[in-house]
Amino acid sequence: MSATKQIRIALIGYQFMGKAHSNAYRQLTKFFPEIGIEPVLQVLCGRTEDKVKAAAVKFGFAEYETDWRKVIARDDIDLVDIVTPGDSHVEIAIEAAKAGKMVFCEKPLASTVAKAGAMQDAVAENNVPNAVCFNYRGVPAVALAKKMIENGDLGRIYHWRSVYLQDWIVDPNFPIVWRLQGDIAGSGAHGDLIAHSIDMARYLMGEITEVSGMMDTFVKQRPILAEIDDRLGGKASDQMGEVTVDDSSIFLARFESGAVGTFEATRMAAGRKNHNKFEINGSKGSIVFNMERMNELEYYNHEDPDDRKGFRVIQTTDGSHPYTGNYWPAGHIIGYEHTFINLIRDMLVAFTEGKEFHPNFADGLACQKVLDAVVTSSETRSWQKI
Ligand code: SOE
Repeated sequence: MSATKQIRIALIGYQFMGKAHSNAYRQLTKFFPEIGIEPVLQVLCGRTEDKVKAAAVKFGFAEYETDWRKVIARDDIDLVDIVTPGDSHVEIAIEAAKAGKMVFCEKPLASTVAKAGAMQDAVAENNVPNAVCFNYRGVPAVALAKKMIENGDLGRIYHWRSVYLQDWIVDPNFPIVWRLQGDIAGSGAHGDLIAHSIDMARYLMGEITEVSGMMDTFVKQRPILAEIDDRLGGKASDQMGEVTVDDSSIFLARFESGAVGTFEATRMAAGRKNHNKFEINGSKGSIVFNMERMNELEYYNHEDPDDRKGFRVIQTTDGSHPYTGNYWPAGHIIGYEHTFINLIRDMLVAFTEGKEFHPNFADGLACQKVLDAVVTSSETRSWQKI
């Protein structure tokens, strides 16, 4: 057996995604020992010293730091993982690429095509391995969907239909956390949620060529945030401020393949928690995935005998499905955190073998082109080509 390869991680940011990524690094060797890769939690970085110090202990990092530039300058760091709010991705990623580090960045890659393009140029010019955390590619049912489409099981594909619905800001008194600030997040449900659906659609259906969109903000003023927590929310202050992002984003799309699609995202759909759902219809059948039931893939085979036709529910847990053999016996389901472990597994294997990984910064840029086109379309009430 070959020796274990250590990859020394610097994680920049320690809120919700910091928790998800550091957990994935810690679990990787336990569930995927055969890949021979051990992520080493070297340094956790954040601006507020007492908080980053406490998070470093909680997440299992050897050290903490408050200045990301010092982290990037270190020789004992192989991979820089960026889980900060969106506005800082561009600067940190470009500097990390210039320093020759592997770069892993949360989605959306940036807030504009220009910034995402600069990030893609930096990783290309410096020839560094790079990836974007579209974690839902790490769901076994999604990997099965990909396999079935490539196998021709759905035949010619006609339709993509996705909704990504949450309800965590439906209360008008929910405070203005950074995900509701345009200058930091870039956009609202648009970049936060529909970006995932765009990546999923590109992964499963191919490129989008044209869009027509509609974006709206229903609650224009909310309380200013007093203190953030690591579960998307925080305490509200008694002062009000402007919401500068969309609450709802909807668009129609044409794909290069000739298929058509609809996309819808909101964080104001009461009762929907993480309802990241898509349906694909082809000449030979359909598939349906919903993250709220992530261990299942619904499949309708149009070629079944007439008296047996109907959607079947495939439990993607029996060990023959991607990733699942490394977890539990059939039916002993996995969850949200495993999507990060699986994606990071694939990423580190590709990086170590010197192979191109997807989703990478080029995928993040392609997603951003669709996001920006939908914004322009919504503002100008016109179809936009990508
Ligand atoms: C909040 O809407 C959020 O945590 C997103 O930021 C993530 O990208 C998504 O995967 C789950 O919901």
